[in-house]
Amino acid sequence: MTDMNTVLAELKRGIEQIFSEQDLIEKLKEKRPLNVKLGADPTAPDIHLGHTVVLNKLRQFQELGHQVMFLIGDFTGMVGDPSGKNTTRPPLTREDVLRNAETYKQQIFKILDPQKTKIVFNSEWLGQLGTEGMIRLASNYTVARMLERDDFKKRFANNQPIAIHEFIYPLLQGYDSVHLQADVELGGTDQTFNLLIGRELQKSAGLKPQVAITMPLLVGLDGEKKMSKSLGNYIGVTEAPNEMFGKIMSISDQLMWDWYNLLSFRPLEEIAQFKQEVEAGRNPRDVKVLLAKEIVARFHSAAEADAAEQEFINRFRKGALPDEMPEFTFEGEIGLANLLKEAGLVASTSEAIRMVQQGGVKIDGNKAEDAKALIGPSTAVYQVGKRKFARVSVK
Ligand code: TYR
Repeated sequence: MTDMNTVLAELKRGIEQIFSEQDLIEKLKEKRPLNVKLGADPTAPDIHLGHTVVLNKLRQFQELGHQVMFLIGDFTGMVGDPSGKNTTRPPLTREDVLRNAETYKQQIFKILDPQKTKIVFNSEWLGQLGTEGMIRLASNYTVARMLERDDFKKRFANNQPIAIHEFIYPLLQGYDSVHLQADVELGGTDQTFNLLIGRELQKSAGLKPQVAITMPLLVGLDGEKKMSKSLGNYIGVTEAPNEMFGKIMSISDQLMWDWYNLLSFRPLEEIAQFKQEVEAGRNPRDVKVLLAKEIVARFHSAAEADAAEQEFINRFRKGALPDEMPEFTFEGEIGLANLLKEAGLVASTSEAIRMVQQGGVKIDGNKAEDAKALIGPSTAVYQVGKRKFARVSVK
């Protein structure tokens, strides 16, 4: 029998906040499979490592015997979650929603156990609410309390528009929890407000409130902003082993520890041990290799992770990738030749063009073909000749 303290410590690993721990303890004591909810609006078609932070937590619940409800917000996706946004989102079309939902379904099972996962679509019940139901739902909350929420408060103070339907969004998400009788709901920290509304609506409906657990947002490859597709600082879970491996190896040593905490399944003591070793002189690159292999193995296989490591070593020739390299950030698209010059890797754009023609320029280890290529939002290691390196982010 696993005792409560061990289970709790495991469930609390890496989380940002929990509302409330006491409620969770009480639910765990009931010794029944809990309904653990995670919702995603099918806005972005691809799942990246940032999304997996929450999925990993769901997986943990499954391993402890609980039931996961993965909710695809096909209804809410058409409304648009205002969380963290300073403008109204453009609504998605029905076709977008369905196509993206299909991709989600395929990708989440790289992490979740299909036997213990139920996929639900919220149009099923939200589509049935009707005008009357919607008005009744809206009567549960006040404008003043809605405006307490940070993103709304800011927009209101700055005279930026808030459309009425944006107030409805959190209520719909909360209603999902009522309908599904969720025991626990997970989300990124940006979802805190929505998760708490779920608690309140459940209480009003005479149910025990769900436990709301938030997970920190994973910082992307650039080491600064949260991982997101639109910023180009992401790693998709379907990316090829070599790409995934190379991108993980491109992150800074500091970011690596953050990723260890949020992405690795290694015990915390082992990670603490790595940290000590690095402080005592172990090359952080070797520890990064272990992380890269763990993640590649998770989404591909252990054999492919080994192959990606070998390929990486060959690409950069053993020991050629320096531990420290200068970092640059550029705003907006930039031509490759210019980028190389601005990053101090060549003296002039004509040298850049010559180097590319001679095959002496590599981007994340791959030979660059065209000096005129426009580099959009991305983060990569640029190499000129054998010895000059820079990590460059374009935003
Ligand atoms: N609001 C969540 C997001 O944008 C998605 C979501 C939708 C979560 C409905 C729960 C829910 O019931 O990511």
